[in-house]
Amino acid sequence: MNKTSDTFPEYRPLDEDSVIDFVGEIQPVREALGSNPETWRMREVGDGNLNLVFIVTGEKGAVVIKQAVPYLRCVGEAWALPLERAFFENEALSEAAKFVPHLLPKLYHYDAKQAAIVMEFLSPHIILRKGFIQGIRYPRLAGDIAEFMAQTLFKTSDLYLDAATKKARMAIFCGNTELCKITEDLVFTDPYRIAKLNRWTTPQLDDIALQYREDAPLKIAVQRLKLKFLTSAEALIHGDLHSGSIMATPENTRVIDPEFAFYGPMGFDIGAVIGNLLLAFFSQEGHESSPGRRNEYRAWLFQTIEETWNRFQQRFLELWQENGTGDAYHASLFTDPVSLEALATERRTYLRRLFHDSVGFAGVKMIRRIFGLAHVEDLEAIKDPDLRARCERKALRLGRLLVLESESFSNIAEVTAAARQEYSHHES
Ligand code: SR1
Ligand code: MG
Repeated sequence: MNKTSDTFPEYRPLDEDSVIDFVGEIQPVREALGSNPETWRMREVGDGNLNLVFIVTGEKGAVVIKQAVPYLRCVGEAWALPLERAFFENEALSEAAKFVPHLLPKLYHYDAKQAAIVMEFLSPHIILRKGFIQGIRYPRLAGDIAEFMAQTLFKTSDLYLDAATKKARMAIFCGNTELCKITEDLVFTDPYRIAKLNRWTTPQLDDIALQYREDAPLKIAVQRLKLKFLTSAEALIHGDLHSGSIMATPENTRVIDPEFAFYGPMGFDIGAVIGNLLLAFFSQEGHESSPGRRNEYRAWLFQTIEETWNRFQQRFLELWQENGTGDAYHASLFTDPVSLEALATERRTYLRRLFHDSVGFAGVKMIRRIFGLAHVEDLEAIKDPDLRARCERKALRLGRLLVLESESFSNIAEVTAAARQEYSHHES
């Protein structure tokens, strides 16, 4: 990768002095905030792993400015990271906005030179993960995320697009190699080997961390999933669709942060959603005021997992039946009743395979958040390390089962049943 100064000669990290001048030049922002920049106020709120995030507030409203920095923020300048990720995020948001604009923040401006995106300030939305910690229910979540995934995954796939269009889009996202490499290492490799940036609740989980590093069947199954991640360009995936990439109120859901987007396996997005809901489930023990107080919330999380997959499956099939315009399973081949019946059967086979992929990816997503570099607040917020480790061990055990036995699950209720069984499991 070229040095930042070569490829982005005008790039300057924004700060409290420059950010208002920066957005003050953007006409749609002036309309959103009110055209008197002297009255605008800013604050830096970035608490993610990668970027600077500012909120600028004016008399009429507020906007968010997300700017890439040329390194990984949660590690430091030693880990260089390309500013081009803002380009990929903007491309992915713009693509998804063609299909599900109501499930995304509104985009005001993309500045290629400053690697910055200016978008709608979502309020009173909060990061979904934080809502799960507080025990908030989101009745719309399953339907909205199912719709988001069905639309974005189906309509960027060969089931919907002609091959030339899809290849042209793929060519663009092939450049997002560094962010894909983060996933390849942090999700699929580092948790299963000694790696400098790995960490886990120690000494409580030392035994299981060692077991997983020496677990040949598990490592093979994870590498099979990694190969799928590397080679299976099924659709434009979000690439990081965990509960920190969703902002929600009980009435409204928005997906943010697709900077890891590329053409990859659909199950990686679906697995991210399921895996993170399962992490939320296993962490509840650390957030309830007395044992059992969050039982109804646990039931809601299970219902949400089941509804998310079931509604996704239903919507994906509907979209395929109504818009099967792609080069794969070309419509010209399926006009007579026998062929149409065969195609209907094949669609169900496709969804069964996708379900198994999603279950496996859910498992790896769970394990990486406990042994790898980047953990999740659901578990990190549990201050008592013994209690946290108990929750984590159960999540790890289920994660392993999902990876190794993904094909033995015939429906999503069997996945939640396995989670329930793991939750009730007491170490002897
Ligand atoms: C090194 S970046 C760590 C993680 O943060 C992002 O949200 C991705 O999940 C990435 O793996
Ligand atoms: Mg993110």
